[in-house]
Amino acid sequence: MPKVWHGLIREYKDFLPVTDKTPVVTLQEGNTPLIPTRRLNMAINPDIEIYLKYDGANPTGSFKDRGMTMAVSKAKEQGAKSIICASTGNTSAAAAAYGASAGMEVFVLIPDGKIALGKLAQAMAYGAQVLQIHGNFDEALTLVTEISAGFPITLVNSVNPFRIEGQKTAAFEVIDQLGFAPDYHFLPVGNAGNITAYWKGYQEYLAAGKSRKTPRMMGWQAAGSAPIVLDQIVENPSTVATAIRIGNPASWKGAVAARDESGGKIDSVTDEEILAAYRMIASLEGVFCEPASAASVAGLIKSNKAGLFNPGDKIVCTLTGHGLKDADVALSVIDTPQTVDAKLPSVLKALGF
Ligand code: AN7
Repeated sequence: MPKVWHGLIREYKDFLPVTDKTPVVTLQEGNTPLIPTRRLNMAINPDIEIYLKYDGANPTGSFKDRGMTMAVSKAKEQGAKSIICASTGNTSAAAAAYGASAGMEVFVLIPDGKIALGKLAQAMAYGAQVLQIHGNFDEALTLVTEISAGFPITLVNSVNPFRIEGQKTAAFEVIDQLGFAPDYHFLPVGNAGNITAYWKGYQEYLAAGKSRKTPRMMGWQAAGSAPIVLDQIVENPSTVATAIRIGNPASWKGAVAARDESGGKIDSVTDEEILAAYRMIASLEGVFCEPASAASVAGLIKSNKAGLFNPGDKIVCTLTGHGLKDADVALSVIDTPQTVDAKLPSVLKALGF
C-alpha cells in the first residue's frame, strides 16, 4: 500500500474510465479500514473469520463517496455546471460535498421526513438546494430522471454508470487489504448499485490476475422493503433502516446477475434483526455504523444460524455508512442516559459503586 493515499481515482486509474486529462474531483476517499473482528466473531461463530469493510470512514461518512468522486469528475470533464439526484440521504450528502468541491450547483430531492437528520444536515451545510417531496425515494428518482432529461443537469444517481465504476474499487481494496478474495461478501441492498459494483470489481480483479476467485455475493434487504426477494415492486416500502427504504431498485438486474453469477443469495432481514446486529457491531467491536449497514451483519447472523458456513470461511461484511448519520435511531432504540445531581454521592450511586 502507498504511504500517502491520493483518492481512489488516482490509485485505481488503470481500472477506471479516466485519462490524464480527467479533472479529478476528490476528497481523498477510499482506503477505508478492513477490520478483523474478535468479540463479534466469537459471538457469532469462532470457526469462521469475519471482517468489516468500514466504508463509513469515507469523507462524507458513506460508501457513496466512491461513486461520487467518479460521477462528478466525469461530469466536470464533460463540462457540466450542475448535478441532480434523488436520495435516501447518503447520495445527497456525497453529491452535495463533491459538487461543492467542484464548484457546481447541486439539486437534491429527498422523501419528506424519511431521511436521517445527519444526512440532511450535511446536504444543507455543503450548500445543496434540497427539496423534500411528499413521496418516497422511488418517486423522487422518477422526477430527477425526467428533470435531467429536460434540462442540462447531470444525473448522479447510480443509473449513472460512472457511479458503479467508482464503487467497484471497494472490492479492489478488500482484495488488496486481505491479500485474497473472501469466500462470502455480505452487504445491504437498497437501490442495488453497490452489490452490482462489488461484483464488477471482484470480476475485474480476477481477470487482472489479482485474485484467484470471486466471493459469493450475499445481499440483504429490509423485510419491509424487499422487492428483489419478493420479485415484485414494493409500493410502500417501510423500515427503520431509511437508507434502504426503496421499493423499485434502479440496479435490480445488476443485483440479480451478481447473485446468480456468484452463486450467492439476496434475502431479507427484519428490522429487529437489523437493530440487534447494529447494537452488537458497536458494543462488541467499537464500530458504529448506521442501521442500514447492519443489514449485512444481520444477514451473516441469519446465514450462520442456517448452517451455511464451513470452518475457516473468510467473510467480509460492508458497513456502508457511519452511525453518526442517524443518531436519532441510536438514542431511540438503545437508550438515553440517566441525569443526576453534580454531586459525588449521586454520581457514585448512579454508577453502582
Ligand atoms: C448506508 O443515498 O440509495 O444498494 O439515495 O445509504 O447501492 O442502493 C443509499 C443506499 C446501503 C444501499 N447502505 O446501497 C441513497 C441510497 C447505506 C445506504 C445502501 C444505501 P445500494
